[in-house]
Amino acid sequence: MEHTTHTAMPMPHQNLLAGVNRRYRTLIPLTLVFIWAWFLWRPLFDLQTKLPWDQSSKSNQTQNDSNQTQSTPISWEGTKDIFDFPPIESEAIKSICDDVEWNSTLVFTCDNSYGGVGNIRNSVLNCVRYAISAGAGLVIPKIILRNSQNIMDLETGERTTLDYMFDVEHFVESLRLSCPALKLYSTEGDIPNLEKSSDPISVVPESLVEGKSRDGSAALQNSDQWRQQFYQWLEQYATNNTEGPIIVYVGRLFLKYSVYSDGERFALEFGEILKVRSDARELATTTLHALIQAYSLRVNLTENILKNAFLGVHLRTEKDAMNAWGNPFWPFSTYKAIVAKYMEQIQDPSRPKTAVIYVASGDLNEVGKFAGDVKALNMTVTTKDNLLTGKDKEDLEKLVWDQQALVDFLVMPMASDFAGLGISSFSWNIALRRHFLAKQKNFLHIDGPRMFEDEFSILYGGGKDKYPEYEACLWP
Ligand SMILES: *[C@@H]1O[C@H](CO)[C@@H](O)[C@H](O)[C@H]1NC(C)=O
Ligand SMILES: *[C@@H]1O[C@H](CO)[C@@H](O)[C@H](O)[C@H]1NC(C)=O
Ligand SMILES: *[C@@H]1O[C@H](CO)[C@@H](O)[C@H](O)[C@H]1NC(C)=O
Ligand SMILES: *[C@@H]1O[C@H](CO)[C@@H](O)[C@H](O)[C@H]1NC(C)=O
Ligand SMILES: *[C@@H]1O[C@H](CO)[C@@H](O)[C@H](O)[C@H]1NC(C)=O
Ligand SMILES: *[C@@H]1O[C@H](CO)[C@@H](O)[C@H](O)[C@H]1NC(C)=O
Ligand SMILES: CC(=O)N[C@H]1CO[C@H](CO)[C@@H](O)[C@@H]1O
Repeated sequence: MEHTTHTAMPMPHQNLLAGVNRRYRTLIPLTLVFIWAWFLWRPLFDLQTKLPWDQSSKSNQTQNDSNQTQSTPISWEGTKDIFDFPPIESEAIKSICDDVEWNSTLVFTCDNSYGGVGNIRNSVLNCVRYAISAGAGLVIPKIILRNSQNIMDLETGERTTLDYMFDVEHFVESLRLSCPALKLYSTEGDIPNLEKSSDPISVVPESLVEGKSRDGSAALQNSDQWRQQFYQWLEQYATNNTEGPIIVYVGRLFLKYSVYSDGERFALEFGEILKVRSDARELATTTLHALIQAYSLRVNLTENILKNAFLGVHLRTEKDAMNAWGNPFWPFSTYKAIVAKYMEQIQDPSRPKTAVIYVASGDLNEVGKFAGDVKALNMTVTTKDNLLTGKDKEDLEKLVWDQQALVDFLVMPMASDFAGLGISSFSWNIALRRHFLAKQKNFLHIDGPRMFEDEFSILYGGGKDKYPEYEACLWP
């Protein structure tokens, strides 16, 4: 599983699955629409392909300008960031926060999230959710850096600020609007009366719940119960020092909260307190624009999922994933096995037809290999790395590996069709987000090989390893 190279993979929960399915069937596709709201685009720039396997992007780019302008009637002039959206003011979050009894002496820190964007986003959101349950204040979460010299080394212990991936102002403002009683501190040093506090206490929230399952998710549906257990646990640290704040260091919380236990609307809106940082949003806008121009895609830009445009492929065969997933029990742990399924999907007449494949991958050698393999199917492959040019390309290259992935994280949900992996939180994030727009409400075949399937996405997985906690515990 991509969240760690050390922890065991989560166990199946067949019983949980039944409940989740029921909840999903009733899900109304609430609007994440404003995320997608199409505004104006930045002007067209030079397209220059750098990689030999992406040839069509230049040679055919100007081929049919007249039709292009018809198909994309919105002016490209104007905004350079279509992925921006205002801070959220969520009634669903407000109503949960209003019911909380807040405790001004308690402050949580959430500085143990690591991994890629799918992992970090989930862990940070869960930690904020637990702080709300406890009625605690919160220091703006930090992120553990991946080792830039060795992407397999996730847990360096070296921490950076939340803006490494997310828009901090948006986070603060959204919480101020939606959960005003939650006290936020920029740093631990800003906690009042810090000098009077006792030593910080560490907690792994899911460990406090009786009868927890191995991954904790099934046990953590009821946050009221967790709150009680948390305060009981806290009693052992009671001191005669009642003046200072009580600081609680919260452990990593990947897939450790059942997100629909607060209601569907809360689940849908809570994730929007995290918005990808602005430079990645701008690069994603440019990437998408370049993709549409380069392949003369005739898209209706007011649609959330672009028809007849591109197949999104998450080629999660980078070294870190192969290292973490080199599990002989897992049927899709090799490039060969994964790509065989992707090729099937490309040729499946029941899937949306596209002429170009946009690949999300942090390894261009793997992309090159894939481009060679799908050539036989007359498919062209492209990535952000060769769609972006000039200054934009330089800006992309200035970002570290996990930050570059943010661009794909934004572009991919718009794909006409999507192929990903049931073992990857990144893939699940994309598929679940798209699923709210799908007509096909049943999507799970937990035994695989199509672990998740609707008309917009397929995730391959199954066999001995099943991951129902992804759909139960990922904030969509
Ligand atoms: C460009 O378009 C022409 C006409 O549709 C086609 O024959 C040619 O193969 C295309 N070139 C590339 C590199 O895809
Ligand atoms: C261009 O658009 C016109 C009108 O929509 C259509 O009739 C024609 O077939 C299109 N040409 C191409 C090459 O797509
Ligand atoms: C906050 O929690 C601490 C620790 O459990 C407790 O001693 C204190 O009474 C609580 N304060 C309020 C206002 O509930
Ligand atoms: C708190 O104070 C009481 C009375 O002075 C003392 O007996 C007890 O040991 C103290 N407890 C702690 C945890 O310091
Ligand atoms: C584009 O999509 C929107 C929203 O689905 C729809 O209302 C509109 O009619 C579409 N426009 C065209 C030209 O197909
Ligand atoms: C690819 O395109 C060529 C030339 O148009 C065609 O002969 C061939 O059948 C196509 N192959 C597939 C798998 O579609
Ligand atoms: C180069 C090319 O394919 N041009 C075509 C653009 O579209 C018109 C009709 O819309 C065709 O006549 C051209 O051949």
